[in-house]
Amino acid sequence: MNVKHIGIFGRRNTGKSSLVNLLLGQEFAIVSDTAGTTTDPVKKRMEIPGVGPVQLIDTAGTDDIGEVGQKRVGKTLKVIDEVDLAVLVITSNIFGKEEKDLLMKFKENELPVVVVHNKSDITPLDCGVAGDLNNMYDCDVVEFSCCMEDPQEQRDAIEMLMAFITKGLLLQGGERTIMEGLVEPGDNFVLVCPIDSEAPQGRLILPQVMAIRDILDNGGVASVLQPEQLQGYLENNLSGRGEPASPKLPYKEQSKGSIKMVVTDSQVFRQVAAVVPQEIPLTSFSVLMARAKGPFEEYLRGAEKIGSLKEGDKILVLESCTHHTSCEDIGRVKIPAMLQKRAGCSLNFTFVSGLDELPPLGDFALVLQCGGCMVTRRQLCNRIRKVIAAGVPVTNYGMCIAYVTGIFNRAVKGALDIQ
Ligand SMILES: Nc1nc2c(ncn2[C@@H]2O[C@H](COP(=O)(O)OP(=O)(O)OP(=O)(O)O)[C@@H](O)[C@H]2O)c(=O)[nH]1
Ligand SMILES: [Mg+2]
Repeated sequence: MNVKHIGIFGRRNTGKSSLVNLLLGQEFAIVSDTAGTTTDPVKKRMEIPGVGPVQLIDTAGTDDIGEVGQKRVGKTLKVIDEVDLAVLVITSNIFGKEEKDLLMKFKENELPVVVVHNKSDITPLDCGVAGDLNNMYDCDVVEFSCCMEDPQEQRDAIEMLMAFITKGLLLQGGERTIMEGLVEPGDNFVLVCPIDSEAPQGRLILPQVMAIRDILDNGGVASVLQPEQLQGYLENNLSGRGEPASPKLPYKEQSKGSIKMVVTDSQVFRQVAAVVPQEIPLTSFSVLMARAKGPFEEYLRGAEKIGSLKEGDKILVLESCTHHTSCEDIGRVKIPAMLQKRAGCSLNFTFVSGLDELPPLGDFALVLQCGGCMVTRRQLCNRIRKVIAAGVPVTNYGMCIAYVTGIFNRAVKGALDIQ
C-alpha cells in the first residue's frame, strides 16, 4: 500500500482538528473550545499534488487526564507507529515535557516532523523557541494560524505548510517496489502466472500486476506466461534457434540479453525449477514481496527457525489486515497445518489481527507476519522492530511457505543473485 499516513499530534485545544479541516478544505473534524473534543483517532484521505493520496489522522490531545483520558492518550500514541510523518501542533510558545516526549517518540521511529506553532494570531512564535526546536530536534517550525482574517493570506499559509509536509514525505523515500533495484533497461523478466482455478476471474493478482508495472517503469521487458508454456519459451530464447539451451555454456553466454530472471507463483515453483537452468536466477513473487515489504535479512534468519521447531512451541501469527478472507485462510489454516506437518509435532498458534497490541513476546519461538499488502512498509517495520528487540525470530508467510515446500534456498538465492 502506497498511501502515506500523516498524524496530527499535540496537547488538547491547540487547534489540531481545526488544522485538519483547513488541510482538507472541509469541515470534517469536530472543533470546539472544550479541551478533549477529539477522542478517538479520526482518519480521512486526501490528495497532495506530487505525493499522491495520503491519510490524515487527527488525534486526541496527549495531555488528557483521568482514566478515560489516559485511554485516549494510549490510542494517540499508537498512531505514531502508523504514520510516515508527524505534525506537532503547539501554541503560545509552550514547549514542555509533553512536546519533548512526543518528539522523542517520533525520533525513535525516525519520523520526519513538522512543528506548527498555531494560534499565532494570539501569540506570535518566539524566534528563540523556533531556533531551539530547529537545532535540537532537526525539525521544521511553521508559524501558523487557523483564524486568519484575509482568505488569501490563509490560503498562502496552508500552501506553505503543505510544502513543508510534502518535503518531509518526499525526503524520507517511498515504499520499496517489488522489483526494487533489479531492473535495468532492456532486461527481460519471465513471469510465470498460472491461470488455474485459484486465479481470480478476469485479472492477475496484485504482486503480478505490480511486477509488470515495475519492470515497464524501469525500461525492462516482461514476458508473462503460464507454467506449461515455459519450456518452449526457454528453448526459443536461450539458444535463439529454437534448440534446447546447452547446459555446457555458461548462462551469460547463451542468454546474453535474453533472460535476466524468472519469477514464478510459489504454487508451481517446483515445476518451474525443473525446467529453468540453474544459471538463471529464479525466485517467487512472494519472496520478492517479502524483500520489498519487510526486513528481508531478518526474515531470512527467522525462516531458519522453522527447521528446529519442537512440540508445543508457541508461534505468533500477525495478520495486518482484518478483512481478507483468503489471507485468513492462509494464516489460520494452511500455514499452521504445513508447519505442524513439517515439524512432525503439534504447535501452539496465537493470532493477532490488524495493528492491535502485541502480546508479551518472550515465550514465542517464532513470529510469522502476513504479506502486509494492506499496510505500509513503515507500519510493518515498526511492528517487527518490537519482535526483533525481544530477540524472537521473525519471518513472513511467503518465506515460510517457501521454506516448508523446500524451495527456499533457490528462491532466496535467485532474489539475492542479481542485487
Ligand atoms: N484564535 C485562534 N483560535 C484557534 C486557532 N485554531 C483553533 N482555534 C480554536 O481553538 C479551539 C480548539 O480547536 P480544536 O481544533 O478543536 O483543537 P484540538 O487540538 O483539536 O482540541 P482537542 O480535540 O480537544 O484536542 C477552537 O475553539 C478553535 O476555534 C487559531 O489559529 N487561532
Ligand atoms: Mg480535536
